[in-house]
Amino acid sequence: MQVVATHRNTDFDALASLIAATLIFPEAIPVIPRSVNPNVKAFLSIHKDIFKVRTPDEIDPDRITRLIVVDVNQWGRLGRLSALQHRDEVEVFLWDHHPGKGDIRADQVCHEPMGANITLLVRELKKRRIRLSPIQATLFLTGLHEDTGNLMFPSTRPEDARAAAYLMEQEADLNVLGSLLRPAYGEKQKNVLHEMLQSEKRTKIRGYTVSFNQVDIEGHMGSLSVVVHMCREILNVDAVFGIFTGRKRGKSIVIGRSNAEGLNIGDIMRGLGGGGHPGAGSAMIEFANPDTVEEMITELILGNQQASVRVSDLMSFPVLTVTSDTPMEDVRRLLREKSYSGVPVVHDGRLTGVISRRDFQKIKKDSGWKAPVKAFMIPQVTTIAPGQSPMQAARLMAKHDIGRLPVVQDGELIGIVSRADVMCYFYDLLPEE
Ligand SMILES: [Mn+2]
Repeated sequence: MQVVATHRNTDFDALASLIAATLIFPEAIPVIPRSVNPNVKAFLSIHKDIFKVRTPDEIDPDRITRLIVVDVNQWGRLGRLSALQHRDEVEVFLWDHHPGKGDIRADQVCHEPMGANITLLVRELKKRRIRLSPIQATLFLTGLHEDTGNLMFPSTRPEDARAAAYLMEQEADLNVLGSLLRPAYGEKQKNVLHEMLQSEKRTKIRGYTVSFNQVDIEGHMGSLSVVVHMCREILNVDAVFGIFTGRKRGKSIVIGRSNAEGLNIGDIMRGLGGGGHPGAGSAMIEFANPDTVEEMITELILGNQQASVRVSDLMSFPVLTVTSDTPMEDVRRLLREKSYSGVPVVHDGRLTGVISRRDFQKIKKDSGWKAPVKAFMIPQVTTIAPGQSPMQAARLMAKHDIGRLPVVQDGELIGIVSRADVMCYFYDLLPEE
């Protein structure tokens, strides 16, 4: 007997992958864990006759000869079928898109980092010219959009977009998709969101604005990740960590969402024994009080510091400067010679402003070129410290509409970072020579 299996708390990407695997391996029986996400549960109850999935207790595990695992690479997340890990005679096939190595050793592996796992299977279906029904295409596209945040999560690959296009050609229904992905968001979830917003503690860690939100949850509570996602959007901070404690069970669930490139939630959650993607993840922690959990997360964020790029890595130095008495014609010549678009202005060794080509437009008469730079410079006091992040530099530039930031340490001008430096970093470009 061949069986396809996937992770607990099954989402649409996992269900889509499960069904897609049965098209590639027609003999295989799709088995879903007992716990599935609420919107997947609702979907399955309507589509019972079309997608005939079984639960682990409907099959005899002793008869399984081949196990096809999709959308997960850890035995621990498989639920009851994880017992098969000790049966050497069972052949294991793995289709997974999660970054990092898990503990499932498979005989056949398709493991590539993609935005969604279904992308890997769609690529195979397309290669084998297996036609899809519109309902199958709709389910697959739903999984794809769920895991890639409508192709907008940074983990999305070009292959995901190709798979999405192919599924649309196979007549995936976008109206149905929209209604399937509408979050299961009821009265209970509204109350939790309200409590999260009220209990919010906001701090700056490594320059990121991070919000911790502790909430006690009584009994079962679905769709917490949806609530955390909304909470981050409302607060508009770099990251939100919802710490949910159930008083009776002595367990905390931590759910994180991040919108900042340098704040990898998956890494942080792995540090807590959980997992996830750069933008989203969760972990279950036993017998820790929520304040300790906050400290652990803070330590994990700080621990990543070495890896992150700072302004001092991007800045240019030594810095060419002019004194505030320098005539404008000299400034013009200097900028032309060096092909710079601007320079900082100093007076008595102190930074007093910045002059750029843009300011030349203020000169209406020829005599203006004889005037000192201080008459035309922007008396800019906005500077940045070398330890700040490129994102913080970009924010300052946008806020003050300036193209360059002097980098100042202990009152001393040590470098300058330009809009072009920051752009090169964000787009991973090589600086122009
Ligand atoms: Mn997935």
